[in-house]
Amino acid sequence: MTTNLTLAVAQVGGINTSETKEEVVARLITLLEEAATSNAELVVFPELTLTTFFPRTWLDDDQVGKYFETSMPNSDVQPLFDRAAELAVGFYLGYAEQTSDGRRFNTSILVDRDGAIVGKYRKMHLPGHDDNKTGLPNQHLEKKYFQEGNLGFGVFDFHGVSIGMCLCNDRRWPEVYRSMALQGAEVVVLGYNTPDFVPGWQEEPHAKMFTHLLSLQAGAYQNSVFVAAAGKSGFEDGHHLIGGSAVVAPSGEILAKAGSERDEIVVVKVDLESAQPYKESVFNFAAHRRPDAYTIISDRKGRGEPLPLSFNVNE
Ligand code: CDV
Repeated sequence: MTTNLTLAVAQVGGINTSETKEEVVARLITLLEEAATSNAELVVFPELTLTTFFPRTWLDDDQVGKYFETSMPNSDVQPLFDRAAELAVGFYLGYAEQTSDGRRFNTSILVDRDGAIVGKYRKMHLPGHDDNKTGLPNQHLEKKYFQEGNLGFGVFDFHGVSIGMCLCNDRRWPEVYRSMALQGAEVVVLGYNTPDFVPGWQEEPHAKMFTHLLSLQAGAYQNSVFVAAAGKSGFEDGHHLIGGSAVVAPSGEILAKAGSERDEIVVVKVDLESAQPYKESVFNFAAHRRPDAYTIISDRKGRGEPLPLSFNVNE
């Protein structure tokens, strides 16, 4: 049984619209090579890693098409697959996917150390809006450009380690980590793009980083998993995305975090066995969970009225 995994999060500094996919992939390979020198076995890249965060802009269908990948790997991305296989480093990569029948998803894949795709995820929680909100610093049009994910919260075997994937906004929803932990996930990997400005999302500037880290830490602790999160960070065509790429332990503690908003590798060798005390005590799911009392979570989507009481409060 594998007990150690050397995990790297590859933070990618901003990508301007002028940058080609070839240039971006070259940057990713540099990060991958740096991670390999620290013996990384798995490198986590961000959400929509290959392009600028295009959902900030209202684009026509023919303008947005260039941001989508119609196959994976393809000739732009093949050099990353080749170099990773040469170095025996696996990776998680977020990208915009267009299927052969024209559906578009915000997707991630898990690639093993031999270069084979062993996992796929399509983002379930799509934030933002689909209408054209003009006159703002930027928009957040994920609901316009992507369909909701349809592959569930899968857990995949990565050389003996059970890995779950999600993408950006998913990390803020507790159901995501729990769905994967119930399937034995030991590590949850995710990429993100968190802009400073999101229409209708009022938060103090400092809270952007706080709520990001809080979500990773709560997800890790409450589910006895490691969480590795890589952001696309810094400025893209003048629009700012937070940094804070990090690896979090099942204790909820941050093991390592990026110190910049640029291309940066953070490597941590994690001991997967260190999750065991949590799984056997406070978060012994089989002993303590009460799924019979949680049915409202899957029955109801939005906030509503209190459920009718099935007992008399005075008795
Ligand atoms: N790409 C994302 O999903 N971003 C969201 C917000 C900021 C819109 C996030 O939760 O970080």
